[in-house]
Amino acid sequence: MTSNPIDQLILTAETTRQAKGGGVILTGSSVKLGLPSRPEFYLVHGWQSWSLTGWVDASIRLPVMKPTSMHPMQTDPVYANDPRPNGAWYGAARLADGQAVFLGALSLESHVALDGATLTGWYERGGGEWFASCGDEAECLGRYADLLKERLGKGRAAKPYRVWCSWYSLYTEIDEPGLLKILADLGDLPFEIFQVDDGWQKGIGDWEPNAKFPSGMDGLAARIKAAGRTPGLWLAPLLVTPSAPLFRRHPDWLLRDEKGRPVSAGYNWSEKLYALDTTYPEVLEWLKALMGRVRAWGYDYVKLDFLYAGALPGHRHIDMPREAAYRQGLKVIREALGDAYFLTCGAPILPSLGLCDGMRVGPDVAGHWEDPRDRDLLVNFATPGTRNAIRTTLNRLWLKPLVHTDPDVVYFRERQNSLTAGQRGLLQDLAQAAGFKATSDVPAWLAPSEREALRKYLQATPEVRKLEPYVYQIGERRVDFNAAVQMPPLPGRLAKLSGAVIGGLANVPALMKIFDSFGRRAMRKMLKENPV
Ligand code: 9PG
Repeated sequence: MTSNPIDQLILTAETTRQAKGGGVILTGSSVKLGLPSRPEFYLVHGWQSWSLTGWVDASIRLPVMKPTSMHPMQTDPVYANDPRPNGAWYGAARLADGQAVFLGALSLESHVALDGATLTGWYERGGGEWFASCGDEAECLGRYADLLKERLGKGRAAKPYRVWCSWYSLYTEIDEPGLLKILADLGDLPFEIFQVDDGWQKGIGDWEPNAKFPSGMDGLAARIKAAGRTPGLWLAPLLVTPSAPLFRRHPDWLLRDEKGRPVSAGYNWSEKLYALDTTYPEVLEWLKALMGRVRAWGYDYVKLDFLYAGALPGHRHIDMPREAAYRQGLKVIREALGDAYFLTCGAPILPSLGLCDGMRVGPDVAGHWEDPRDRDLLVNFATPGTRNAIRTTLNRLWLKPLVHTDPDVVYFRERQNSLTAGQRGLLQDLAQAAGFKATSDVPAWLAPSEREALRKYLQATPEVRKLEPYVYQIGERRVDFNAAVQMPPLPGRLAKLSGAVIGGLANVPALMKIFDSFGRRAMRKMLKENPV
Protein backbone atom coordinates (compact mmCIF):
# COMPACT_ATOMS: atom_id res chain seq x y z
CA MET A 1 0.00 0.00 0.00
CA THR A 2 1.36 3.43 -0.86
CA SER A 3 0.24 6.79 0.40
CA ASN A 4 -0.83 7.70 -3.14
CA PRO A 5 -4.65 7.62 -3.19
CA ILE A 6 -4.89 7.31 -6.99
CA ASP A 7 -3.74 3.67 -6.66
CA GLN A 8 -7.02 2.81 -5.02
CA LEU A 9 -9.10 4.21 -7.88
CA ILE A 10 -7.67 2.08 -10.68
CA LEU A 11 -10.27 -0.36 -12.00
CA THR A 12 -8.69 -1.38 -15.31
CA ALA A 13 -5.12 -1.13 -16.62
CA GLU A 14 -2.61 -3.55 -18.09
CA THR A 15 0.27 -2.33 -15.96
CA THR A 16 0.74 0.41 -13.40
CA ARG A 17 3.85 2.05 -11.98
CA GLN A 18 4.53 5.09 -9.86
CA ALA A 19 5.36 8.27 -11.76
CA LYS A 20 8.29 10.38 -10.58
CA GLY A 21 6.94 13.29 -8.65
CA GLY A 22 3.55 11.76 -7.93
CA GLY A 23 0.69 10.03 -9.69
CA VAL A 24 0.86 6.78 -11.62
CA ILE A 25 1.66 5.72 -15.17
CA LEU A 26 -0.81 3.16 -16.50
CA THR A 27 -0.69 1.24 -19.75
CA GLY A 28 -3.55 -0.21 -21.76
CA SER A 29 -5.77 0.34 -24.78
CA SER A 30 -8.54 1.19 -22.31
CA VAL A 31 -8.12 2.21 -18.68
CA LYS A 32 -10.74 2.94 -16.03
CA LEU A 33 -10.68 4.86 -12.78
CA GLY A 34 -13.47 4.35 -10.24
CA LEU A 35 -14.26 7.60 -8.44
CA PRO A 36 -15.37 7.50 -4.79
CA SER A 37 -18.60 9.30 -5.80
CA ARG A 38 -20.27 10.87 -8.81
CA PRO A 39 -18.29 14.04 -9.55
CA GLU A 40 -19.84 17.50 -9.66
CA PHE A 41 -17.84 18.85 -12.60
CA TYR A 42 -15.95 17.45 -15.54
CA LEU A 43 -13.09 19.12 -17.43
CA VAL A 44 -13.87 18.88 -21.14
CA HIS A 45 -10.79 19.29 -23.32
CA GLY A 46 -11.41 20.29 -26.95
CA TRP A 47 -9.57 18.55 -29.76
CA GLN A 48 -8.22 21.56 -31.63
CA SER A 49 -7.46 25.24 -30.97
CA TRP A 50 -11.05 26.45 -31.31
CA SER A 51 -12.86 23.59 -29.49
CA LEU A 52 -14.46 24.20 -26.10
CA THR A 53 -12.23 23.56 -23.10
CA GLY A 54 -13.62 24.05 -19.62
CA TRP A 55 -15.37 22.63 -16.59
CA VAL A 56 -18.96 21.55 -17.21
CA ASP A 57 -21.68 20.25 -14.89
CA ALA A 58 -20.99 16.49 -14.78
CA SER A 59 -24.62 15.57 -14.24
CA ILE A 60 -25.91 16.86 -17.57
CA ARG A 61 -25.90 15.36 -21.02
CA LEU A 62 -24.40 17.95 -23.31
CA PRO A 63 -26.57 18.84 -26.31
CA VAL A 64 -24.98 18.27 -29.72
CA MET A 65 -23.49 21.56 -30.92
CA LYS A 66 -24.90 23.09 -34.08
CA PRO A 67 -24.66 23.43 -37.01
CA THR A 68 -23.56 19.84 -37.55
CA SER A 69 -21.93 20.79 -40.87
CA MET A 70 -19.32 22.65 -38.78
CA HIS A 71 -18.42 19.67 -36.57
CA PRO A 72 -15.25 18.84 -38.51
CA MET A 73 -13.96 22.39 -38.05
CA GLN A 74 -15.06 23.11 -34.49
CA THR A 75 -14.74 19.87 -32.55
CA ASP A 76 -13.54 16.29 -33.06
CA PRO A 77 -16.25 14.97 -35.41
CA VAL A 78 -15.71 11.41 -34.14
CA TYR A 79 -17.13 12.33 -30.72
CA ALA A 80 -19.43 15.23 -31.64
CA ASN A 81 -22.58 13.22 -30.88
CA ASP A 82 -21.36 11.60 -27.66
CA PRO A 83 -23.62 12.95 -24.88
CA ARG A 84 -21.20 11.98 -22.09
CA PRO A 85 -18.84 14.60 -20.72
CA ASN A 86 -15.76 13.74 -22.79
CA GLY A 87 -12.68 15.24 -24.32
CA ALA A 88 -9.52 14.75 -26.35
CA TRP A 89 -6.48 13.06 -24.69
CA TYR A 90 -7.27 14.05 -21.13
CA GLY A 91 -10.07 14.75 -18.73
CA ALA A 92 -10.60 15.40 -15.06
CA ALA A 93 -13.44 15.06 -12.60
CA ARG A 94 -13.94 17.34 -9.61
CA LEU A 95 -15.37 15.75 -6.49
CA ALA A 96 -17.51 17.45 -3.89
CA ASP A 97 -14.42 18.11 -1.72
CA GLY A 98 -12.82 20.11 -4.57
CA GLN A 99 -10.23 17.43 -5.37
CA ALA A 100 -9.58 16.65 -9.01
CA VAL A 101 -9.03 13.17 -10.41
CA PHE A 102 -7.01 13.47 -13.59
CA LEU A 103 -6.52 11.01 -16.45
CA GLY A 104 -4.39 11.94 -19.46
CA ALA A 105 -3.01 9.96 -22.40
CA LEU A 106 0.70 10.18 -23.16
CA SER A 107 0.31 9.36 -26.87
CA LEU A 108 -2.02 10.33 -29.69
CA GLU A 109 -5.48 9.15 -30.87
CA SER A 110 -6.83 8.91 -27.35
CA HIS A 111 -9.93 10.14 -25.58
CA VAL A 112 -11.38 10.33 -22.06
CA ALA A 113 -15.04 10.22 -20.98
CA LEU A 114 -17.05 10.10 -17.78
CA ASP A 115 -19.72 7.44 -17.19
CA GLY A 116 -21.41 8.06 -13.86
CA ALA A 117 -18.56 7.62 -11.40
CA THR A 118 -16.12 5.99 -13.84
CA LEU A 119 -13.46 7.84 -15.77
CA THR A 120 -12.53 5.89 -18.90
CA GLY A 121 -9.67 6.55 -21.26
CA TRP A 122 -9.07 4.70 -24.54
CA TYR A 123 -6.82 4.66 -27.56
CA GLU A 124 -8.52 4.57 -30.95
CA ARG A 125 -5.96 2.05 -32.17
CA GLY A 126 -3.63 -0.11 -30.12
CA GLY A 127 -2.58 0.93 -26.66
CA GLY A 128 -0.31 3.29 -24.86
CA GLU A 129 0.54 5.01 -21.62
CA TRP A 130 -1.64 7.12 -19.35
CA PHE A 131 -0.93 9.46 -16.48
CA ALA A 132 -3.39 9.39 -13.59
CA SER A 133 -3.27 11.58 -10.54
CA CYS A 134 -5.40 13.02 -7.75
CA GLY A 135 -5.37 16.35 -6.00
CA ASP A 136 -4.84 19.90 -7.16
CA GLU A 137 -5.85 20.43 -10.79
CA ALA A 138 -2.90 22.71 -11.61
CA GLU A 139 -0.44 20.23 -10.13
CA CYS A 140 -1.89 17.35 -12.14
CA LEU A 141 -1.68 19.41 -15.35
CA GLY A 142 1.85 20.53 -14.50
CA ARG A 143 3.00 16.92 -14.16
CA TYR A 144 1.15 16.01 -17.35
CA ALA A 145 2.97 18.79 -19.21
CA ASP A 146 6.35 17.43 -17.99
CA LEU A 147 5.49 13.94 -19.23
CA LEU A 148 4.29 15.25 -22.61
CA LYS A 149 7.46 17.28 -22.99
CA GLU A 150 9.54 14.11 -22.61
CA ARG A 151 7.49 12.38 -25.32
CA LEU A 152 6.51 15.10 -27.80
CA GLY A 153 9.03 17.86 -27.19
CA LYS A 154 8.55 21.61 -26.97
CA GLY A 155 8.77 24.66 -29.21
CA ARG A 156 12.19 26.06 -29.92
CA ALA A 157 11.74 29.83 -30.34
CA ALA A 158 13.02 31.57 -27.23
CA LYS A 159 10.31 34.17 -26.83
CA PRO A 160 7.06 35.15 -28.46
CA TYR A 161 6.88 38.35 -30.48
CA ARG A 162 4.54 41.30 -30.50
CA VAL A 163 2.36 40.87 -33.55
CA TRP A 164 0.23 43.12 -35.69
CA CYS A 165 -2.20 40.82 -37.55
CA SER A 166 -4.57 41.95 -40.32
CA TRP A 167 -7.50 39.65 -39.56
CA TYR A 168 -9.58 41.23 -36.78
CA SER A 169 -10.07 44.57 -38.51
CA LEU A 170 -10.05 43.92 -42.22
CA TYR A 171 -10.86 40.22 -42.45
CA THR A 172 -10.49 39.12 -46.10
CA GLU A 173 -10.75 42.72 -47.36
CA ILE A 174 -7.00 43.30 -47.32
CA ASP A 175 -5.00 44.75 -50.20
CA GLU A 176 -1.43 45.94 -50.75
CA PRO A 177 -2.07 49.71 -50.53
CA GLY A 178 -4.12 49.34 -47.35
CA LEU A 179 -1.51 47.18 -45.65
CA LEU A 180 1.31 49.55 -46.66
CA LYS A 181 -0.65 52.48 -45.20
CA ILE A 182 -1.07 50.60 -41.90
CA LEU A 183 2.60 49.57 -41.93
CA ALA A 184 3.59 53.23 -42.20
CA ASP A 185 1.06 54.35 -39.58
CA LEU A 186 2.30 51.82 -37.01
CA GLY A 187 5.27 54.18 -36.73
CA ASP A 188 6.99 53.77 -33.39
CA LEU A 189 4.56 51.19 -31.97
CA PRO A 190 6.78 48.30 -30.84
CA PHE A 191 5.66 45.34 -32.99
CA GLU A 192 8.26 42.87 -34.20
CA ILE A 193 5.89 41.10 -36.59
CA PHE A 194 3.62 42.44 -39.32
CA GLN A 195 1.44 39.46 -40.19
CA VAL A 196 -0.67 39.29 -43.33
CA ASP A 197 -3.69 37.09 -42.70
CA ASP A 198 -6.33 35.49 -44.97
CA GLY A 199 -7.20 37.44 -48.13
CA TRP A 200 -3.90 37.63 -50.08
CA GLN A 201 -4.22 34.30 -51.86
CA LYS A 202 -5.95 33.33 -55.09
CA GLY A 203 -7.78 30.48 -53.39
CA ILE A 204 -7.70 27.84 -50.67
CA GLY A 205 -5.20 25.42 -52.20
CA ASP A 206 -4.03 28.09 -54.66
CA TRP A 207 -1.34 29.87 -52.64
CA GLU A 208 -0.34 32.60 -55.05
CA PRO A 209 -1.05 36.31 -54.56
CA ASN A 210 -4.32 37.60 -55.99
CA ALA A 211 -4.83 40.80 -57.99
CA LYS A 212 -5.00 42.91 -54.79
CA PHE A 213 -1.26 42.24 -54.27
CA PRO A 214 0.32 43.57 -57.48
CA SER A 215 3.90 43.58 -56.12
CA GLY A 216 3.64 39.91 -55.23
CA MET A 217 4.19 38.48 -51.77
CA ASP A 218 7.95 38.90 -52.10
CA GLY A 219 7.45 42.56 -52.92
CA LEU A 220 5.28 43.06 -49.86
CA ALA A 221 7.72 41.20 -47.61
CA ALA A 222 10.52 43.49 -48.80
CA ARG A 223 8.45 46.56 -47.90
CA ILE A 224 7.67 45.11 -44.46
CA LYS A 225 11.37 44.43 -43.84
CA ALA A 226 12.28 47.92 -45.04
CA ALA A 227 9.88 49.28 -42.42
CA GLY A 228 11.82 47.39 -39.75
CA ARG A 229 9.32 44.60 -39.11
CA THR A 230 9.46 40.86 -39.66
CA PRO A 231 7.01 39.71 -42.34
CA GLY A 232 4.38 37.14 -41.28
CA LEU A 233 2.00 35.21 -43.51
CA TRP A 234 -1.16 33.13 -43.02
CA LEU A 235 -1.97 29.98 -44.99
CA ALA A 236 -4.26 26.98 -44.57
CA PRO A 237 -2.05 24.45 -46.37
CA LEU A 238 -3.98 21.28 -45.52
CA LEU A 239 -7.30 22.55 -46.92
CA VAL A 240 -8.60 22.57 -50.48
CA THR A 241 -11.86 24.02 -51.80
CA PRO A 242 -13.57 22.80 -54.99
CA SER A 243 -12.86 26.10 -56.76
CA ALA A 244 -9.07 25.66 -56.44
CA PRO A 245 -7.33 24.17 -59.51
CA LEU A 246 -5.60 21.73 -57.15
CA PHE A 247 -8.96 20.12 -56.40
CA ARG A 248 -9.45 19.13 -60.05
CA ARG A 249 -5.80 18.47 -60.80
CA HIS A 250 -5.15 16.12 -57.89
CA PRO A 251 -8.38 14.45 -56.76
CA ASP A 252 -6.18 11.57 -55.55
CA TRP A 253 -4.56 13.84 -52.93
CA LEU A 254 -7.82 14.34 -51.02
CA LEU A 255 -8.57 12.59 -47.77
CA ARG A 256 -11.44 10.18 -48.45
CA ASP A 257 -13.80 8.01 -46.43
CA GLU A 258 -14.25 4.23 -46.71
CA LYS A 259 -16.62 4.71 -49.66
CA GLY A 260 -14.12 6.88 -51.53
CA ARG A 261 -15.96 10.16 -50.99
CA PRO A 262 -13.88 13.18 -49.97
CA VAL A 263 -14.10 13.80 -46.20
CA SER A 264 -15.74 17.08 -45.18
CA ALA A 265 -13.44 19.49 -43.37
CA GLY A 266 -16.31 21.92 -42.74
CA TYR A 267 -17.58 24.98 -44.54
CA ASN A 268 -16.04 28.45 -44.94
CA TRP A 269 -15.41 31.12 -47.60
CA SER A 270 -18.85 30.16 -49.04
CA GLU A 271 -17.43 26.79 -50.03
CA LYS A 272 -17.18 23.22 -48.82
CA LEU A 273 -13.81 22.39 -47.34
CA TYR A 274 -11.77 19.27 -48.00
CA ALA A 275 -8.49 17.98 -46.60
CA LEU A 276 -5.22 16.80 -48.08
CA ASP A 277 -4.06 13.28 -47.24
CA THR A 278 -0.66 13.82 -45.61
CA THR A 279 0.35 10.18 -46.11
CA TYR A 280 0.56 10.78 -49.86
CA PRO A 281 4.26 11.29 -50.72
CA GLU A 282 3.36 13.82 -53.42
CA VAL A 283 1.32 15.84 -50.91
CA LEU A 284 4.34 16.00 -48.62
CA GLU A 285 6.51 17.14 -51.53
CA TRP A 286 3.94 19.79 -52.41
CA LEU A 287 3.78 21.03 -48.79
CA LYS A 288 7.56 21.18 -48.60
CA ALA A 289 7.74 23.18 -51.82
CA LEU A 290 4.96 25.53 -50.62
CA MET A 291 6.74 26.24 -47.34
CA GLY A 292 9.99 26.77 -49.23
CA ARG A 293 8.23 29.30 -51.47
CA VAL A 294 6.82 31.23 -48.51
CA ARG A 295 10.28 31.36 -46.96
CA ALA A 296 11.84 32.43 -50.25
CA TRP A 297 9.29 35.26 -50.49
CA GLY A 298 10.76 36.53 -47.23
CA TYR A 299 8.29 35.48 -44.53
CA ASP A 300 10.01 34.54 -41.27
CA TYR A 301 6.81 34.16 -39.22
CA VAL A 302 4.25 31.70 -40.54
CA LYS A 303 0.72 31.15 -39.21
CA LEU A 304 -0.68 27.86 -40.52
CA ASP A 305 -4.40 27.53 -39.98
CA PHE A 306 -7.22 24.96 -40.25
CA LEU A 307 -4.61 22.30 -39.52
CA TYR A 308 -7.16 19.91 -37.97
CA ALA A 309 -8.01 18.96 -41.57
CA GLY A 310 -4.93 16.74 -41.66
CA ALA A 311 -6.07 14.71 -38.65
CA LEU A 312 -9.71 14.06 -39.58
CA PRO A 313 -10.81 10.43 -39.70
CA GLY A 314 -10.59 8.83 -43.15
CA HIS A 315 -9.05 6.12 -45.31
CA ARG A 316 -5.52 7.21 -45.98
CA HIS A 317 -3.16 6.35 -48.83
CA ILE A 318 -0.92 4.76 -46.22
CA ASP A 319 -2.94 3.23 -43.43
CA MET A 320 -1.86 4.92 -40.23
CA PRO A 321 -3.61 6.50 -37.24
CA ARG A 322 -5.05 9.91 -38.10
CA GLU A 323 -3.06 12.00 -35.65
CA ALA A 324 0.16 10.20 -36.56
CA ALA A 325 -0.57 11.00 -40.22
CA TYR A 326 -1.05 14.65 -39.30
CA ARG A 327 2.12 14.76 -37.23
CA GLN A 328 4.11 13.27 -40.07
CA GLY A 329 2.86 16.08 -42.32
CA LEU A 330 3.60 18.70 -39.68
CA LYS A 331 7.17 17.41 -39.33
CA VAL A 332 7.77 17.95 -43.03
CA ILE A 333 6.29 21.44 -42.72
CA ARG A 334 8.43 22.26 -39.67
CA GLU A 335 11.60 21.19 -41.43
CA ALA A 336 10.74 23.12 -44.58
CA LEU A 337 10.06 26.25 -42.52
CA GLY A 338 13.64 26.16 -41.25
CA ASP A 339 14.23 28.79 -38.60
CA ALA A 340 10.96 30.69 -39.19
CA TYR A 341 8.65 31.22 -36.22
CA PHE A 342 5.85 28.69 -36.68
CA LEU A 343 2.39 29.43 -35.23
CA THR A 344 -0.24 26.69 -35.50
CA CYS A 345 -3.98 27.51 -35.50
CA GLY A 346 -7.11 25.41 -35.73
CA ALA A 347 -4.61 22.77 -34.71
CA PRO A 348 -5.15 19.48 -32.86
CA ILE A 349 -3.30 20.22 -29.63
CA LEU A 350 -1.17 17.22 -28.64
CA PRO A 351 -0.24 16.14 -32.20
CA SER A 352 1.24 19.63 -32.82
CA LEU A 353 3.43 19.81 -29.70
CA GLY A 354 7.16 19.88 -30.25
CA LEU A 355 6.75 20.90 -33.88
CA CYS A 356 5.60 24.52 -33.53
CA ASP A 357 6.74 27.58 -31.61
CA GLY A 358 3.33 29.08 -30.90
CA MET A 359 -0.17 27.63 -30.86
CA ARG A 360 -3.60 29.26 -30.82
CA VAL A 361 -5.23 27.78 -27.76
CA GLY A 362 -8.75 29.18 -28.10
CA PRO A 363 -11.38 30.16 -30.64
CA ASP A 364 -11.27 33.53 -32.40
CA VAL A 365 -11.92 36.68 -30.42
CA ALA A 366 -14.34 39.18 -31.92
CA GLY A 367 -15.42 42.77 -31.44
CA HIS A 368 -18.32 41.41 -29.36
CA TRP A 369 -18.45 39.58 -26.02
CA GLU A 370 -20.66 36.63 -26.98
CA ASP A 371 -23.39 35.79 -29.46
CA PRO A 372 -26.61 34.72 -27.68
CA ARG A 373 -27.61 32.74 -30.78
CA ASP A 374 -24.46 30.62 -30.63
CA ARG A 375 -24.66 30.25 -26.85
CA ASP A 376 -28.37 29.48 -26.31
CA LEU A 377 -29.67 28.14 -29.62
CA LEU A 378 -26.69 26.45 -31.24
CA VAL A 379 -24.97 25.55 -27.92
CA ASN A 380 -21.71 26.25 -29.71
CA PHE A 381 -18.76 27.63 -27.74
CA ALA A 382 -16.21 27.33 -30.55
CA THR A 383 -17.50 30.29 -32.56
CA PRO A 384 -15.72 33.64 -32.65
CA GLY A 385 -16.43 35.65 -29.50
CA THR A 386 -14.36 37.16 -26.74
CA ARG A 387 -15.93 35.19 -23.91
CA ASN A 388 -15.45 31.85 -25.71
CA ALA A 389 -11.83 32.80 -26.35
CA ILE A 390 -11.16 33.70 -22.72
CA ARG A 391 -12.76 30.50 -21.37
CA THR A 392 -10.94 28.04 -23.59
CA THR A 393 -7.60 29.86 -23.54
CA LEU A 394 -7.45 30.09 -19.72
CA ASN A 395 -8.04 26.35 -19.47
CA ARG A 396 -5.12 25.73 -21.84
CA LEU A 397 -2.45 27.86 -20.16
CA TRP A 398 -0.97 24.73 -18.58
CA LEU A 399 0.59 24.24 -22.05
CA LYS A 400 2.93 27.21 -21.49
CA PRO A 401 6.03 25.08 -20.74
CA LEU A 402 5.52 23.33 -24.11
CA VAL A 403 4.53 26.05 -26.54
CA HIS A 404 3.82 29.80 -26.71
CA THR A 405 0.12 29.97 -25.95
CA ASP A 406 -1.57 32.41 -28.35
CA PRO A 407 -4.86 33.72 -26.93
CA ASP A 408 -5.59 35.63 -30.17
CA VAL A 409 -5.57 39.42 -30.47
CA VAL A 410 -6.56 42.13 -27.99
CA TYR A 411 -8.41 45.32 -28.80
CA PHE A 412 -7.60 48.86 -27.78
CA ARG A 413 -10.00 50.53 -30.15
CA GLU A 414 -13.53 51.54 -29.35
CA ARG A 415 -14.30 51.96 -33.02
CA GLN A 416 -15.89 48.92 -34.69
CA ASN A 417 -16.01 47.22 -31.32
CA SER A 418 -18.90 46.55 -28.95
CA LEU A 419 -16.82 45.31 -26.00
CA THR A 420 -17.02 47.38 -22.85
CA ALA A 421 -13.82 48.88 -21.47
CA GLY A 422 -13.90 46.17 -18.78
CA GLN A 423 -14.21 43.38 -21.34
CA ARG A 424 -11.39 44.81 -23.47
CA GLY A 425 -9.29 45.03 -20.31
CA LEU A 426 -10.00 41.42 -19.39
CA LEU A 427 -8.88 40.30 -22.84
CA GLN A 428 -5.69 42.37 -22.53
CA ASP A 429 -5.06 40.75 -19.15
CA LEU A 430 -5.63 37.30 -20.62
CA ALA A 431 -2.90 37.99 -23.18
CA GLN A 432 -0.55 39.12 -20.38
CA ALA A 433 -1.25 35.85 -18.56
CA ALA A 434 -0.78 33.86 -21.77
CA GLY A 435 2.45 35.72 -22.56
CA PHE A 436 1.56 36.47 -26.18
CA LYS A 437 0.61 39.95 -27.40
CA ALA A 438 -1.09 40.72 -30.68
CA THR A 439 -3.61 43.17 -32.07
CA SER A 440 -5.33 43.98 -35.34
CA ASP A 441 -6.19 47.55 -34.40
CA VAL A 442 -5.82 49.85 -37.42
CA PRO A 443 -3.81 52.91 -36.32
CA ALA A 444 -6.24 55.27 -38.10
CA TRP A 445 -9.08 53.85 -35.99
CA LEU A 446 -7.35 54.54 -32.68
CA ALA A 447 -7.93 57.67 -30.63
CA PRO A 448 -4.60 59.21 -29.46
CA SER A 449 -5.26 57.96 -25.91
CA GLU A 450 -5.96 54.44 -27.23
CA ARG A 451 -2.76 54.44 -29.26
CA GLU A 452 -0.83 55.50 -26.16
CA ALA A 453 -2.47 52.76 -24.07
CA LEU A 454 -1.55 50.20 -26.73
CA ARG A 455 2.07 51.38 -26.73
CA LYS A 456 2.30 51.14 -22.94
CA TYR A 457 0.74 47.68 -23.03
CA LEU A 458 3.20 46.43 -25.65
CA GLN A 459 6.13 47.78 -23.65
CA ALA A 460 5.03 46.55 -20.24
CA THR A 461 6.42 43.31 -18.81
CA PRO A 462 4.51 42.98 -15.54
CA GLU A 463 5.10 39.99 -13.33
CA VAL A 464 2.34 37.42 -13.82
CA ARG A 465 1.46 34.93 -11.10
CA LYS A 466 -1.44 32.49 -10.92
CA LEU A 467 -3.18 32.83 -7.55
CA GLU A 468 -6.24 30.60 -8.02
CA PRO A 469 -7.54 28.56 -10.96
CA TYR A 470 -8.93 31.65 -12.70
CA VAL A 471 -7.33 34.47 -10.70
CA TYR A 472 -3.99 36.05 -11.63
CA GLN A 473 -1.73 38.66 -10.13
CA ILE A 474 -0.65 40.89 -13.03
CA GLY A 475 1.79 43.51 -11.83
CA GLU A 476 0.02 45.38 -9.05
CA ARG A 477 -3.44 44.13 -9.99
CA ARG A 478 -5.43 41.05 -9.04
CA VAL A 479 -7.42 39.92 -12.09
CA ASP A 480 -10.39 37.60 -11.62
CA PHE A 481 -11.56 35.79 -14.77
CA ASN A 482 -14.13 33.58 -13.00
CA ALA A 483 -17.25 35.27 -14.37
CA ALA A 484 -16.03 34.93 -17.97
CA VAL A 485 -15.19 31.26 -17.59
CA GLN A 486 -18.59 30.09 -16.28
CA MET A 487 -20.68 27.91 -18.59
CA PRO A 488 -24.20 29.25 -19.17
CA PRO A 489 -27.26 27.19 -18.16
CA LEU A 490 -28.56 24.68 -20.70
CA PRO A 491 -31.17 25.90 -23.18
CA GLY A 492 -34.85 25.33 -22.47
CA ARG A 493 -37.35 23.64 -24.82
CA LEU A 494 -38.07 26.72 -26.94
CA ALA A 495 -34.38 27.52 -27.39
CA LYS A 496 -33.72 23.90 -28.35
CA LEU A 497 -36.43 24.01 -30.98
CA SER A 498 -35.26 27.31 -32.48
CA GLY A 499 -31.70 26.00 -32.37
CA ALA A 500 -32.70 22.92 -34.36
CA VAL A 501 -34.30 25.14 -37.02
CA ILE A 502 -31.41 27.62 -37.27
CA GLY A 503 -28.83 24.84 -37.10
CA GLY A 504 -30.65 23.02 -39.91
CA LEU A 505 -30.72 26.13 -42.09
CA ALA A 506 -27.02 26.71 -41.47
CA ASN A 507 -26.34 23.26 -42.93
CA VAL A 508 -27.67 24.43 -46.32
CA PRO A 509 -24.70 25.78 -48.34
CA ALA A 510 -26.89 27.91 -50.65
CA LEU A 511 -28.33 29.77 -47.64
CA MET A 512 -24.90 30.23 -46.10
CA LYS A 513 -23.67 31.66 -49.38
CA ILE A 514 -26.37 34.35 -49.30
CA PHE A 515 -25.65 35.05 -45.64
CA ASP A 516 -21.90 35.35 -46.39
CA SER A 517 -22.52 37.78 -49.25
CA PHE A 518 -24.48 40.07 -46.90
CA GLY A 519 -21.58 39.88 -44.47
CA ARG A 520 -19.05 40.82 -47.15
CA ARG A 521 -21.20 43.71 -48.34
CA ALA A 522 -21.51 45.06 -44.78
CA MET A 523 -17.76 44.71 -44.38
CA ARG A 524 -17.03 46.74 -47.53
CA LYS A 525 -19.48 49.43 -46.45
CA MET A 526 -17.82 49.58 -43.02
CA LEU A 527 -14.38 49.98 -44.61
CA LYS A 528 -15.65 52.80 -46.84
CA GLU A 529 -16.88 54.61 -43.75
CA ASN A 530 -13.76 53.72 -41.75
CA PRO A 531 -10.83 53.88 -44.16
CA VAL A 532 -7.53 52.45 -43.02
C1 9PG B 1 -8.84 33.49 -41.41
C2 9PG B 1 -9.11 33.22 -39.95
C3 9PG B 1 -8.07 33.86 -39.02
C4 9PG B 1 -8.31 33.41 -37.59
C5 9PG B 1 -8.34 31.90 -37.52
C6 9PG B 1 -9.41 31.35 -38.46
O1 9PG B 1 -15.57 28.19 -36.94
N1 9PG B 1 -15.40 29.01 -37.85
O2 9PG B 1 -16.31 29.28 -38.67
C7 9PG B 1 -14.17 29.71 -37.96
C8 9PG B 1 -13.92 30.56 -39.02
C9 9PG B 1 -12.73 31.25 -39.08
C10 9PG B 1 -11.81 31.08 -38.09
C11 9PG B 1 -12.06 30.25 -37.04
C12 9PG B 1 -13.25 29.55 -36.97
O3 9PG B 1 -10.66 31.84 -38.07
O4 9PG B 1 -8.58 31.45 -36.23
O5 9PG B 1 -7.30 33.91 -36.75
O6 9PG B 1 -6.77 33.52 -39.43
O7 9PG B 1 -9.14 31.81 -39.79
O8 9PG B 1 -9.80 32.93 -42.21
